[in-house]
Amino acid sequence: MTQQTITLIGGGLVGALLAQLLAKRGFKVEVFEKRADPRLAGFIGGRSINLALAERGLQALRTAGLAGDVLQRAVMMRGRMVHPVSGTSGLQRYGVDDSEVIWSVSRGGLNMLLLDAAEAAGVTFHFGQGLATADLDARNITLIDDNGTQRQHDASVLIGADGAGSALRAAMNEYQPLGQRVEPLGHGYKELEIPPATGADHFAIEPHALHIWPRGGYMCIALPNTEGSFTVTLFLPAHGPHPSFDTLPDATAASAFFRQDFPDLLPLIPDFAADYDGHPVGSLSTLYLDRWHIDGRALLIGDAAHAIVPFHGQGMNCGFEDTVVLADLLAESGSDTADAFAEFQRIRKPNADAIAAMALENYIEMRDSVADPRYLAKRELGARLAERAPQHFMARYRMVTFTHLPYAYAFERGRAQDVLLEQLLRGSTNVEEVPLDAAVATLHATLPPLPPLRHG
Ligand code: FAD
Ligand code: 8RB
Repeated sequence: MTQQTITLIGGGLVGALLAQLLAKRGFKVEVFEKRADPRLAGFIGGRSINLALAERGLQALRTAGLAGDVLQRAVMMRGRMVHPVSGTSGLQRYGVDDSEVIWSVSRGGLNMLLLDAAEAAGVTFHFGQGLATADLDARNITLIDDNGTQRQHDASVLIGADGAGSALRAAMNEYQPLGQRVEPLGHGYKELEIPPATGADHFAIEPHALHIWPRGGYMCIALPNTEGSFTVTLFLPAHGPHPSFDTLPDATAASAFFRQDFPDLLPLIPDFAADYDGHPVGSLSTLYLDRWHIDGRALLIGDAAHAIVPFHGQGMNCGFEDTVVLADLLAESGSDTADAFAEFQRIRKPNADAIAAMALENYIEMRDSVADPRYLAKRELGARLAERAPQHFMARYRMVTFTHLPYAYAFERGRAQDVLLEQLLRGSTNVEEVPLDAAVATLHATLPPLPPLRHG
């Protein structure tokens, strides 16, 4: 039997993990990555950017045998620490106990660990080789390096893990339209940094939380890094009336705004001016495609197939979940990649659509409703129902973050549960007014039990 070769475009988070899984399943894997090898000396340093790793991503890392290594360098986040403009901040736990937490991990560190693991599994990486074009009829690709030098390479089976701006997607779309739609959110983001504190505790604020400064139409968040710093992200409308990135073009305008709206946060960011003026405004969009593959020749995965807005912290988690599904399908399908690709799209597309919608909804929840009494009453009633009838009620956030239930199931079930909560509360913000025994009986009568959970 000849070993089947798979050519992967992109050695980012999803590409590196997929490469390792495929190599372990017996495929010959070649990866072309536009950027230089991040493990080379001289490349390390720069800003620390972190990501929230949740159960779905962790489960994929377990499959790859890497979960322990990753968690060793992660910071546990037990819940949201909400910082109102005035008044005291408080922790809203994400789950029922410390088995339901999310983890802040360094993007660079995670990427390097995944590259090491893929190489150890036999994957060949070609760094500094970006995809320029793909000839799907001739089954070859053209790569371009930093000097502009082009070279050709045979590629009978191509997988694009080259991110939201995927070059393979552009080539596929040219060959056969994929039904692409990009929906800009209209809000942008800017990264700032809280450095480590001096003294006994190396963190300036609570380390074991995802911090949120909700302000209605916009917000700041902060995730901890192992060295004691926090990466802060300001999310704000891109254009329009104050406050927007249009009305806050530089650090002078922005610091006046922060003094007003984020008075407790500003003093924690000593290099505010340099951060604000030095870091670009990032844009946020959702990418929808009707098709993710061209028969058995090319497939998109991760952000290249379904880039989403960041507010559920599930972009990487969803992409990691993708990799396990695809590796299993390809291993089962033998040489019939067309079948595996079609099946991958059939299984994953409804789930990608669901997390895209939930991520958009979570922005509203994070920036507005965390301080809204009606939202808090619903949340509290949900928590009580979940405690009394755990087989029948689970908050949508928990289904998304701490289970492997399909995203599409979590989306639908969440909607049904929400209808029930509204019915039970009838506009009240006082949970004590809801008779709990009767509520549990209504819950049992209205909603079927949840599927059995394979908890982490
Ligand atoms: P990428 O990680 O973007 O990797 C694509 C790779 O392809 C890159 O290495 C790139 O250099 C390479 N490439 C691009 N073009 C070419 C080309 N032409 N040829 C060859 N290679 C190419 N998700 C979460 O789950 N939780 C979070 O908390 C979270 N936080 C985030 C914070 C930030 C600031 C950002 C920007 C995203 C965050 N995400 C988070 C989303 C997450 O980063 C993405 O969903 C995830 O990285 C997708 O992985 P990917 O491999 O598909 O794409
Ligand atoms: N992309 C996250 C959550 C949900 C938190 C909650 C939210 C930054 C860019 Cl905005 C955001 C979450 O509901 O309490 N879990 O994980 C990560 C988030 O933002 C990441 C760090 C981010 N993603 C461009 C910036």
